[in-house]
Amino acid sequence: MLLCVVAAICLCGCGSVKKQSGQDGMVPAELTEDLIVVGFSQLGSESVWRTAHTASIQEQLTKEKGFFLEYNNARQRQENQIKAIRSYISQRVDYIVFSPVTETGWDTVLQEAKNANIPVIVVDRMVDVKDDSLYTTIIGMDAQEEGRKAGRWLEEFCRKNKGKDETINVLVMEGTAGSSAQIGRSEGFDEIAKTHDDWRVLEKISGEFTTTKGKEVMLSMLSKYQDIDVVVSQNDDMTFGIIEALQERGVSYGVDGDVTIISFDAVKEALELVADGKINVDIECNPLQGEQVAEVIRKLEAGQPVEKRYVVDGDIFTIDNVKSVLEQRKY
Ligand code: GZL
Ligand code: ZN
Repeated sequence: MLLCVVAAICLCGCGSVKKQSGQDGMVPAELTEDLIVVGFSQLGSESVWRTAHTASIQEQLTKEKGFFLEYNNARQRQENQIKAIRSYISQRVDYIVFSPVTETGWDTVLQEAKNANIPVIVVDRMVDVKDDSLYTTIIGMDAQEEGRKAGRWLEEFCRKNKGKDETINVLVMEGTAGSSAQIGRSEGFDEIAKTHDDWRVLEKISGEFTTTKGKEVMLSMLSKYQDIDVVVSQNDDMTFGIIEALQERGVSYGVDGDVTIISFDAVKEALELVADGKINVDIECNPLQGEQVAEVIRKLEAGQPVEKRYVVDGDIFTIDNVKSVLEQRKY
């Protein structure tokens, strides 16, 4: 009897236990044979940028490339991400990849993943956890630096276009409250803005990274403030809504307009507006992170060390340099 029990435990060595079919909803073995099983919890599908980010990971983690990818769209709700991560844990996937909708609230579920020996790869946005051994690596942009880039561009713009004693009124439209993209871009811009007492930040208000909310909020801001000189919009989708609102109210914008527009993401649709002089500057945030994710997983599979942080860099586009990238822009 004892021998049988010992044999059974050996047969279920840690490597093969993940591939067993059947019980508690685990991935059927015949589906995954020797593929690397990855559970991907994506925060939502709120923007053009997000769609490109999802596609980039799905294009890299394919069966042909040795992966079995499970995907869940959390529709901007943290509880949906936690549910998805828990289901990946119970399925004993090999890796969990997730883009956290907000920075906080992940300690418990990431501890559960750690207890199950499942490495967690954070993509795009950051998590704020007490113990950073709860995730293996973070792949994404430096949001603070993106915010500083916007501030530095505005400094240059003011040097060329603003009278010395003129005060500029700045409206900051923020992305999803509590997301590292919103926190970082606001912090970075504020770092520069607070060194200019002739920049008046009228308000920081959330457009939730969507076109609909961006338009709704901009219409109310145009009713509230008579003189908005600059809008800093933390993603292109909100910028599309802002432009609709400005057009509706007959307010000019862009290179020759009354309202200067600073945007983030630099998706193709927005870069076309930069080329037309409708958006003054677009701070790029690169969503094509799939290759980096696949490379990190392969390294982990081979028992090689990986960095704790992979910073994805981006450019800054104005009418002067946008034409060179427009043609081959993938997203
Ligand atoms: C930025 C990313 C943001 C994009 C938005 O890293 O998290 O989320 O700027 C997206 O378009 O919604
Ligand atoms: Zn003014």
